[in-house]
Amino acid sequence: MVSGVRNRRKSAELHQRAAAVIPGGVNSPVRAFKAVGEPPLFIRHASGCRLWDVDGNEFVDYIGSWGPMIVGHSHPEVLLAVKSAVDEGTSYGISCAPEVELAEEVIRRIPSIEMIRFVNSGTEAAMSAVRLARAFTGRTKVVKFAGCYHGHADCFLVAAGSGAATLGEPDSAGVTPGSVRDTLTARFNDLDSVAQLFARTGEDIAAVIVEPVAGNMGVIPPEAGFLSGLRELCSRHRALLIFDEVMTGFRVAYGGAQALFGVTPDITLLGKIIGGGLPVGAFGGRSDIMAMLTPIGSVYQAGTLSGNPVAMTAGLATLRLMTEVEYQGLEEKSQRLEEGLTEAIERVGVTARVQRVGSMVTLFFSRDRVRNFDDARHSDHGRYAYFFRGMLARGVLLPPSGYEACFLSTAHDADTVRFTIEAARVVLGEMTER
Ligand code: KE4
Repeated sequence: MVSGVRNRRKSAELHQRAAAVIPGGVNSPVRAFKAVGEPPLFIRHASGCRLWDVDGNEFVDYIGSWGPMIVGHSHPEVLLAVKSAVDEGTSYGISCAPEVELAEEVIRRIPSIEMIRFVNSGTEAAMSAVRLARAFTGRTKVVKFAGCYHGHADCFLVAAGSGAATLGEPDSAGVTPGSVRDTLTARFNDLDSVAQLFARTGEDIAAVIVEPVAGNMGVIPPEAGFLSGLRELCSRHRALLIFDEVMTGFRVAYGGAQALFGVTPDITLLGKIIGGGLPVGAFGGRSDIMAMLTPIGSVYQAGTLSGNPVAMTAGLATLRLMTEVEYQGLEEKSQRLEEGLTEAIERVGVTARVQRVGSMVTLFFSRDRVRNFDDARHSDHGRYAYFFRGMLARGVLLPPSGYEACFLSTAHDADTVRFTIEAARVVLGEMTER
């Protein structure tokens, strides 16, 4: 059964070795656990909704590899598909059937995507989509939202969320003024901040890029009219609307956030779930836009491992498991978790709130609703760190940052949700005395 943290000697030894050869000992900053004051974990095994670290500690996992593991870790049907794909070789550098099959499956589920191009990360998808939007419109400016994260391409590291916010350095060293000169920043859930940018530079705005549900400043739902208002502004000014669904795609609904909220973007970014845990990203949209990509168009974009047969197979196996019935079950379990955490907060009287869309959940230590990046930054991240440590000690692994989302999977059963709520009740109860 879930043990919590007994000892961490082997993780400590591995981190010491890692720090000698990898900057910070990690290949992605948030894994350093800096924001929560804990030494990082090194995982040995994952199955279902659980992780085991190299010291044998077992955890209920709410990181889910930051979103991809919607059917849980080591799902037998995904592993079987991947193993049979590996038997055919791991990469050809020449086209293969799995990339066509995954493209057809994605297009079947998301009607706004008429054509799609696979890449190897969400970052690649975002940078490629912006290049495409600039070529299609002949314009240069791109509007993003403070706290939204679209990967680490230079032009996006302006008031970025996720790890950039976690490290308290929303902008990054090495990003030149020139590379962000064409990036305009608006406020999430504030249509007027976007309208003002259009009023000032409308005829030079190529695209507005947005996470339709913010997941990189904690989970912040779009308020009524926000997404449809962006759609209307972009259409009126002939700019493209890019939905970054790297996280929300096939996460918050069978057809992603655009299906859930009924707003159609011109370009959609995908990643995470469509790779089933292997490196994948994608961007897709209207055929007239996508046709500008080489080799048929003039917008260059390429990738050695793009459309990799094993990654495509993992993504296809994952999507095929996510039926409407599965999404309904995930919604019910996620709602139960939200209700249980909210009831625990109210019972112990701690200042906190839960925000959720589908199976993306964040517990903010904030009295008021968190509507944008400013609100997220004013949430008490010190108390989040305490909560993280308390839950970890009780065998529940949350994202090591208050700017991230917890992810449930189809492998999180009712007992696991109950166990999580019970642990939270104890930890929150300790916090009222602090
Ligand atoms: P990658 O380049 O990390 O595959 O994707 C970048 C990206 C783009 N768009 C959205 C909405 C994203 O959430 C991400 C990446 N998400 C973070 C977690 N919040 C990845 C975790 C990490 O950086 O280690």
